[in-house]
Amino acid sequence: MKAVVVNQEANGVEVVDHALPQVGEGQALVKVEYCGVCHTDLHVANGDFGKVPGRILGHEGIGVVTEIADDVTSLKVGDRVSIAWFFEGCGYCEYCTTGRETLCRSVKNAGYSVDGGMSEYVVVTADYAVKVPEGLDPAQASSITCAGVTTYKAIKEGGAAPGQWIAVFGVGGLGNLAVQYAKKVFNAHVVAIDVNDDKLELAKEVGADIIINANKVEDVTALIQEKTGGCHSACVTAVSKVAFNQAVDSVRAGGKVVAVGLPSEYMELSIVKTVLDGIQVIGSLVGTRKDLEEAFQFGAEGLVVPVVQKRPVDDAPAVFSEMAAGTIQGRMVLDFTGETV
Ligand code: 8ID
Ligand code: ZN
Repeated sequence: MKAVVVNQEANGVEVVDHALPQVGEGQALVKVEYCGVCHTDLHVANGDFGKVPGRILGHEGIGVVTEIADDVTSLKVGDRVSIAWFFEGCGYCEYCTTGRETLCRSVKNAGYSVDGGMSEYVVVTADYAVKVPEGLDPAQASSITCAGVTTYKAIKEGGAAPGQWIAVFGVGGLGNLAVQYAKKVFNAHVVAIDVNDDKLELAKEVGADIIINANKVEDVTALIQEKTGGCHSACVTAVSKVAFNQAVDSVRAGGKVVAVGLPSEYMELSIVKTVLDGIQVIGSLVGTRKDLEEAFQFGAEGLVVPVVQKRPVDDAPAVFSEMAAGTIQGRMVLDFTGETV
């Protein structure tokens, strides 16, 4: 079967012919339809989290179950399901039993510690694959499987409430959906900040109230403070520490900065400001199975509409280069149905 893997030098990707996976206890075989390309896949391919040569990438996978192990009761053949970064937790630790399963210390992550969704077939742990609701387009669902659920969860972690101001730093694949969840699901006002005008225009089209090009404004945070009175929370998806530092200065007293992007850098944090203004800085990692179910449902209801473009699987190396260059609008989705040529 065709698969997109981390190359042997662990500094890029290649499309290879790979052996079919075998279904084991508790597992299901999924025929993949679509898999989105997330910036995290680029981090994994580049070895930013450690080198994993030969690993099948992908954690925005959507496909249909073609086979289940004898002991599986949670899925049946024909179900459409997700292949997500949160691939499996232990199920019994402190985190798994208190609604924080993505923090499980024995977690398995698709496309990183186990083979992911960028292949024609993938095995999933049946109890951890989330069903895609009726009425949700599978290519759009792929984008919600990571970009959607991650930003939906991050906005929740920021304590969003109707009428509040939310700053979204970085409006690429994740940020475009952050704008939509913030505006359409949480009924907040949104200020979108990026360094690329095209991405900002798209953010405006999907609901941003204010757009700011950080490269064209002298003092980004002063402008945000002036226009909003300080945001109640910020969701930072930009792959740059500059944006994280700006986010801290963009929130009002008592505000929350939710860190989502994964640049391999350190952010600067004024201790005095953090204490005197009661600022909270929180890390947020993807979402639980329940978060994904909710994020999917808002997609199925048409409140959130992922901006996706289908690409043939052989385009994978080109898509990774485009992501590194920052030229992608919305999300590129690899088409494993063979319909996109
Ligand atoms: O669970 C998580 N925390 C999670 C889940 C999924 C992805 C975290 N991530 C991480 C990815 O690994 C990556 O580091 O979130 C980050 C964003 O992923 P993405 O949205 O898939 O990447 P993208 O489509 O390339 O978008 C990045 C955006 O940031 C902007 C770019 O212009 C682009 O629109 N940006 C950059 I780079 N520097 C900026 C800056 N200084 C900036 N925007 C504002 N200010
Ligand atoms: Zn991702």
